Amino acid sequence: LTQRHLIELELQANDFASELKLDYQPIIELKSGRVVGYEALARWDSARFGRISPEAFIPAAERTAVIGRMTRILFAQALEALAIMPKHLRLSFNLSARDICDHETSMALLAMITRSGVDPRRIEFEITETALLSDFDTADQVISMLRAAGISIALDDFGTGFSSLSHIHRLAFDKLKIDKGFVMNFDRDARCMSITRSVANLCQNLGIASVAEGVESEEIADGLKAIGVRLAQGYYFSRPLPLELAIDYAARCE
Ligand code: G
Ligand code: G
Ligand code: MN
Ligand code: NA
Repeated sequence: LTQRHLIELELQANDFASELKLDYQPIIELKSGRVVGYEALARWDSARFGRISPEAFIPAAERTAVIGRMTRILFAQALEALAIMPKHLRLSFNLSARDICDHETSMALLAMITRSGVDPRRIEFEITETALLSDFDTADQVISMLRAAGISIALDDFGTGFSSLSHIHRLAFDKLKIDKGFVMNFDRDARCMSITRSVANLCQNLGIASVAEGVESEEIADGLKAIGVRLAQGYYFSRPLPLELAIDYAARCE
């Protein structure tokens, strides 16, 4: 059995709910240096296999159709975290392609928000363009419904995979996340710099926010600020942190 199969079996055989948690990576407004919120990133510490990367277990959860349940378990934790965080901080939560093409999951997430009493305007869902390819019309409907409820939608990993400007034209996004592949080579590679600048300009012209991911140095943070990128996250500012530490980090940036 390959590792891929072992993870699938583990997801189906054992109750992973108590082994899942979220870490929180601060998102910084470059102009002010303040934390505006976090991206929630899933972590699975399996009793059998130890720490498994979301890059392995999220696709496995999609293949075994446990993704809907996993998303709900994680989102419940995200809502609890939002209730504890200072009220001006927002939270970005990654949805998988399966989630965004599934009315049942999206309705369940909306119901959870209502029950929690958390202001939906503090919540952002990140989706990738791959999610749009399988069933664009359903994704469109789900995104419209979520936005109507006050939730914002970010297009994740922009510029990789199956990027298409028609996606930005046809769907209303509140934010584009510039993929770390461009950001990390920003100061060494003229083409990465040009692409990053173009995406920042595109966002300004569309009146939406840009976020650079994978910022690993002060030079890159300064360069991004200079070309008008609004928000940034990356190891230079902070790694993804457990909730208490993430809240402390934001307080120190005030
Ligand atoms: O945190 P890194 O920490 O290794 O995350 C790896 C990948 O897993 C990223 O592409 C991220 O979008 C995805 N990911 C992390 N957490 C979640 C989650 O809660 N749900 C989904 N669907 N994807 C996630
Ligand atoms: O959802 P998304 O695919 O954007 O997931 C973000 C991924 O990037 C996560 O795996 C997260 O742990 C990782 N990450 C966050 N900051 C940095 C960074 O500064 N450098 C690198 N290499 N990875 C980062
Ligand atoms: Mn993301
Ligand atoms: Na990304």
